[in-house]
Amino acid sequence: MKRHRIFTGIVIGAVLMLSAGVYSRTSQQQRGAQPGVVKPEMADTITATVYADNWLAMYINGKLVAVDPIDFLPHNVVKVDVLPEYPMTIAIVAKDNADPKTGFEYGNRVGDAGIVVKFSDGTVSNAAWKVQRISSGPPVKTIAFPTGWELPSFDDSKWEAATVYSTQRVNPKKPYYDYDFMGASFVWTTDLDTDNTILLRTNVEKPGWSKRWNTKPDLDISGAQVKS
Ligand SMILES: [Ca+2]
Ligand SMILES: [Ca+2]
Repeated sequence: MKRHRIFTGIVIGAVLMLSAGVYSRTSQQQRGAQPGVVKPEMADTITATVYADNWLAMYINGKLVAVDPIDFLPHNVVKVDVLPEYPMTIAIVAKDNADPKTGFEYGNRVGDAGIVVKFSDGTVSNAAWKVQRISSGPPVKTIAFPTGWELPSFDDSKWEAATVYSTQRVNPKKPYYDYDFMGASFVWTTDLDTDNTILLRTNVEKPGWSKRWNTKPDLDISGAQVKS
């Protein structure tokens, strides 16, 4: 009887140890990680949504993360998943659909532009963004892109503040209304009509509400030391 109890105890103990081992392996597999290393998952990403009249390319922390796949028309929304690293520098080149030789948009007419940006971490385009005109027209005047304009280290302190335009003024097409741009403003330079290629920048020190995520090896997340 006593021997039977000891045997039962050994069996129960072995089952518990096996279960713990299986559980531990499973949770590591679920994280897709080696022990002690936290890897980002989709839940750690944020969504960036942009509507541009007419085209854009977006850099985050100096890395190209989105290129509008449609050249100018029709007006479309670009939506991408982003793994944020804060502080986060967002740098965008935006182009109106203007003929590079004449500056006209349709035939011999001057067309207007506009861009609106919303990140699910709470970042929105507004008057706090910085802008720099690259090409305007007619008559067409173009300057070179400043070296390193898309990099976090670039000094944009001399750039002008973005000008906010009403939705009515930009008059976006249907795709704009199919997405959530609540709280975000249409922006451009001071001239929505004749500034045709512009650069925009903003820096996000920390997210509006989501947790800080950083894939660099020095950050401790949820008690787990991230190692390189
Ligand atoms: Ca224009
Ligand atoms: Ca346009």
